Amino acid sequence: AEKKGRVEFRDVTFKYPGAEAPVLSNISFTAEPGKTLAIIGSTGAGKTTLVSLLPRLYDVASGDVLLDGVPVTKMDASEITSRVSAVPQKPYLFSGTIEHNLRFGKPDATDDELWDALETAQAKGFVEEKSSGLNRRIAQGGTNVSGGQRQRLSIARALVTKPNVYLFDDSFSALDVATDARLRKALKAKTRDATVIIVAQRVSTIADADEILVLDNGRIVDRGTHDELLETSPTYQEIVES
Ligand code: DCP
Ligand code: MG
Repeated sequence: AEKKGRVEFRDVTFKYPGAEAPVLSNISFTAEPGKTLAIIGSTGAGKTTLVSLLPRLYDVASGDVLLDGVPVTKMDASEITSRVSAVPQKPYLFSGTIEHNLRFGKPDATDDELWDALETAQAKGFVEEKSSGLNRRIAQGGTNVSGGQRQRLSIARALVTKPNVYLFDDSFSALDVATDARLRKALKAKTRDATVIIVAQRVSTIADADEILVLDNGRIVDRGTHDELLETSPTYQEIVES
């Protein structure tokens, strides 16, 4: 069967409600199942806004966002949430156990599925280190765990749902470079059939992506692989050197 999860943005323009100027202009790209698309750009460039359009946190002003050829505006919310898992820039953990937090998107997941997701997200050791294990309490907002642990639990939660599309918005920034690399390697093995879209700050996080979009002031100013962009994109070179 054909792999599912093809994401296409067609000439998308977006304005926040009440704002004058668009935050995104003429955004066009395709992200394919089995591939990783990365988005990089300075703070305020519009990366979070861009990835929020697929799960319809906002709707576009003009253009189309399509999932397997169907505009997301024509899809049921429940279909989108079962097929697209977004790990937000600020992960939200709620008051409850680790298990409750992990089952959020898939209440009927088995314990094996939870542990498998934790292992991929490099969070298994952290959950095992207390005898309460999956029953360990998480405080509202995840304030009793570190930023890196919040990110990893949030990534594990997304893995549990086994979606067609993963959106990682700056999800690796609180991890040290070695953990970041291990996690992405494990992730790659587990998400082989899915479409992976990664927003990143660090070039090392996305250097092996199949395609990188360089976003600046709401526009895609350059695109290509890491090696291509090193040759062709002054904006990318600036990010590499920063
Ligand atoms: N913006 C807005 N209203 C919101 C969110 C953002 O007006 N509710 C504006 C602020 C920025 C622009 O939109 O000028 C783009 O914001 P993003 O959060 O999309 O930018 P990034 O994700 O690229 O920035 P960062 O790297 O800091 O996460
Ligand atoms: Mg952002």
